[in-house]
Amino acid sequence: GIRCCIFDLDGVIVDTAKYHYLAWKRLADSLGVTFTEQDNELLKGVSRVESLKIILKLGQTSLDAPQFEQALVQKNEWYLEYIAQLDASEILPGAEAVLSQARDAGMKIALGSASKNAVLILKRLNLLDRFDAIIDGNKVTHAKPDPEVFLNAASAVDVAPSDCLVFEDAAAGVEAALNAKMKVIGLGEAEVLGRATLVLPDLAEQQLNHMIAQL
Ligand code: B16
Ligand code: MG
Repeated sequence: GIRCCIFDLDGVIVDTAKYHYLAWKRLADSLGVTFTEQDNELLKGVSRVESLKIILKLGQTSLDAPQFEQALVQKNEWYLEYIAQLDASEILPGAEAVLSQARDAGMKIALGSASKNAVLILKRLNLLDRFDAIIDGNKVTHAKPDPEVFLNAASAVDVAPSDCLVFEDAAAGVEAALNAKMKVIGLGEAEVLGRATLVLPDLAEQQLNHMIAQL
């Protein structure tokens, strides 16, 4: 049975994608690169470095190594400005209830996110103490779809991968969970997340035991 729930952050617990978009848009503008909200879909679940590479490719442009580093720093400064006011009101519908249901069922709870800002964001949302382990962008070397982030999360709470359930909103994250031999619930559109064990539009009104019964 499922003994551990592993949650992605952006798109599962909180919609930080809109703030990432504002910051990337500002950076793209400064580089003279056209960057739309639709382009931003390509960056979901993708690391900061890979995101900048995608934007430069879209603009058919490049930066030398110091400029690339500076752009990453600048984007993150702007992103941190945009999330300065983030609070618990921005927790996505159903997420907090599912966290509570997992805790009440005696399950381990872990975070598996590409974000280097995960701890800061969980603090702002007042959710940090809900997690037994946090594996984030500061701790992994291989980005999703590599299973590293989820395997590290499972090992941190000492649960076998086959007893873990991942919640993900990005296709690369669904693949990462499958590569880790875990069950995965995709939150979003079936066209994008069709390889997940189960696809739901979001966590609103969902009961953990009902979801697990459908796996
Ligand atoms: P940061 P997740 C991901 O979070 C976001 O979806 C992605 O858009 C972002 O580039 C990445 O975190 C890195 O974030 O710049 O804060 O380190 O979905 O893996 O929780
Ligand atoms: Mg995500």
